[in-house]
Amino acid sequence: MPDKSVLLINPNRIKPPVAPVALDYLASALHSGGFRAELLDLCFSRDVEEDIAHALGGNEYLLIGITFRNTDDVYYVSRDFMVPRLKEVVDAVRRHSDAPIVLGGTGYSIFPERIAGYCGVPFGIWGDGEVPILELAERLARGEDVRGVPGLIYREGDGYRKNPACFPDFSSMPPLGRDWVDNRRYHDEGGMGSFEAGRGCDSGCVFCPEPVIKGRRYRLKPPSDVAGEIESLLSRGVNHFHTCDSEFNLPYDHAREVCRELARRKLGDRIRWYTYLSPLPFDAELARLMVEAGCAGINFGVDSGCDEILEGLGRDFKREDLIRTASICRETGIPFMFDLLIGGPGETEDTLARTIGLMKELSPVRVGINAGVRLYPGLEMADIVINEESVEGRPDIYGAHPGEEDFFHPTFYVSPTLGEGMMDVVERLVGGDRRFFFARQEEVDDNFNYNDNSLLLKAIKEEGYRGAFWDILRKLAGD
Ligand code: B12
Ligand code: SF4
Repeated sequence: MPDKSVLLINPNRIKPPVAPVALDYLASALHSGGFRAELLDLCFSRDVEEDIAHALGGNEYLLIGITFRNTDDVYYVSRDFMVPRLKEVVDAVRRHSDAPIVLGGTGYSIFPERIAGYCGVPFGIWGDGEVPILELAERLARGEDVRGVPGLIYREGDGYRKNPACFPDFSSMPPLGRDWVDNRRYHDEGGMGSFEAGRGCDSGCVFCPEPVIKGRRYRLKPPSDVAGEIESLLSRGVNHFHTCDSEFNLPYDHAREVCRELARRKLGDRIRWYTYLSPLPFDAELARLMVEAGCAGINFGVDSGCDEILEGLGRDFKREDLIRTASICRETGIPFMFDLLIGGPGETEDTLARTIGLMKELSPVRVGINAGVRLYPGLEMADIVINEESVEGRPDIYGAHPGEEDFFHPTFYVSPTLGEGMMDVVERLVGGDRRFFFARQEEVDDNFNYNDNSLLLKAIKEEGYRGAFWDILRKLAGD
């Protein structure tokens, strides 16, 4: 049935590999609508052009969907821009097929018109993909006008038009299975599988694109569905996981309900999972429930240890909350790491010294240092730092391309009082403390960047390590 076949492609070749869970969900949605979904996963491909030619040769697809996860590695020292690699895949697909191409994904949703234009594709979908891709396929199959498809980016005149994104409740979504992606291989070569408890974030962090990508309204997956997905993966040998939520504890009650359901099904004894949490809301009860549900480690996005910096970043917690959070984790015995975002508005040598000093005192098992704030168009952070000034030649903005005002290429803000000296200051303050993930350009492979991290890859694939990358790196260091 060629007119009802949709090919879904994963072009993400970063190692350690991270499973494209989105394609499991999109394929489920298409399947539920009577379409034949096929997957071409280029992650492990030895010859991308040949695999594309092979998949497309002799097949006529109604539509080809390509997922695009990361625009870049959001890492100040490497600034690996990935859109050109997406375009290479789009171009290769075009050499072998005339089927319309639709792009989607987290990275795609940040710059939807820009990436569609760069790659020259007719369609994109920003935000959730399940409902829109099914509607797009249905309308194409019936030969109907597609312009009303929610979340659709489509050509009009010299540019693109963008429909409002689609952020539906799970109850109005097709059933979401996990049967298309080779999740077992991702687990064995990438150290973990993934599950999602909900979508959305309504926090006001001025730098973060997640409320744009996932919507501000919380959409909660019924706990029994979360457990069901985990059980289906577990039956295929996937027993280590990472959550795919923006922050698992937002909202707090849902996190508790999900943990209770996992514990009720005795999954806590059979799986180990890791998660991103906001430092608030967090208490001893949630920590205990998480441990009972199999949680083996938490990565808290704490950003800073100084109240004035936290306030400037739009965070709703304070230094005191970090102290309390660390003590709850220690009492519960749950390994935790703190992720910092340094160099933002108002950051000085003094605020850095206070933040790093607090980290040493609170002693999470690891502290991640993200230096410089990745700028994105339309987010409050851009308004704060740009203030109608041109980006060009600005000493506090790094990586901007000449004439480019939308931060398409990896562009970072660093507070002008620190400037290029930021890395020297951090290096001195960290003082070789191995609890900190901090690297200069030259050690880019051996650090906290999960973009082609050979140390991790070897540990997972050859030595059998499993779990969150930060926890594997900690274990490799003998801690
Ligand atoms: C969990 C997570 C991780 C975990 C993954 C663990 C695991 N086993 O899955 C870890 C810690 C390993 C990780 C690593 C990295 N991550 Co990460 N990660 C996330 C997070 C929180 C969830 C991703 C996810 O799986 N979502 C769930 C799925 C279902 O949603 P989805 O992919 O968006 O898909 C939906 C839609 O986008 C759409 N869609 C997707 N594809 C397609 C395709 C088509 C055709 C259509 C129509 C629609 C469509 O439909 C889907 C269903 O609705 C996101 C932020 C977020 N909230 O999404 C960041 C995020 C994607 N990560 C990010 C980054 C930068 C990275 C790293 C590069 C960091 C680094 N330097 O090491 C690496 C890259 C790893 C890799 N191999 O790709 C950034 C990307 C930003 C950007 N500028 O592009 C994000 C957005 C975080 C952020 N706030 O900056 N990450
Ligand atoms: S940093 Fe976390 S809490 Fe803040 S907006 Fe992003 S996902 Fe939400």
